Amino acid sequence: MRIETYERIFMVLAGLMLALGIVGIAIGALVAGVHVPSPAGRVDPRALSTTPPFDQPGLRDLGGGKYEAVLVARAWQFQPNEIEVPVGSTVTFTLASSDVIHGFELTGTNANVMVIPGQISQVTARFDQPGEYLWVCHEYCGFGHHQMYGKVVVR
Ligand SMILES: [Cu+2]
Repeated sequence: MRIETYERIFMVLAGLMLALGIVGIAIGALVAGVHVPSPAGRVDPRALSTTPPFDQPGLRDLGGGKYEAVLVARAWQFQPNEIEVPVGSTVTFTLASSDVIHGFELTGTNANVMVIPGQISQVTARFDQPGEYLWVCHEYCGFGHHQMYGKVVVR
């Protein structure tokens, strides 16, 4: 079987690009530690109001400039929908949904997770600049989805 020169070049280049992609994924996963967000735990979405820490959502001071913000997502609000931290804080957001799939995206950061009923989602962000950081639900969750937002006030 005869293969034309240009066809051979095309096949070699395509094979090199495929190999480069596979090597890139392997380096990302094995060396750089890139991984998809995985659940931090499980929780019964019908029992959030009686299950710690979601029975008392809000901000907790962990000391040393670290905070945990426990947020409950439900149609169509976050509880609480505003937290305030000092400049230089590192905030771990711990989220759970009591009804349908919601999302959590914090503008100006790379914090972005899905909030799936039954699953505890966690994401951490550091705030080195004062200002207001909006967070939004980015999974369409019904009629009032566009009203589902909150903010971090950094002073
Ligand atoms: Cu939504």
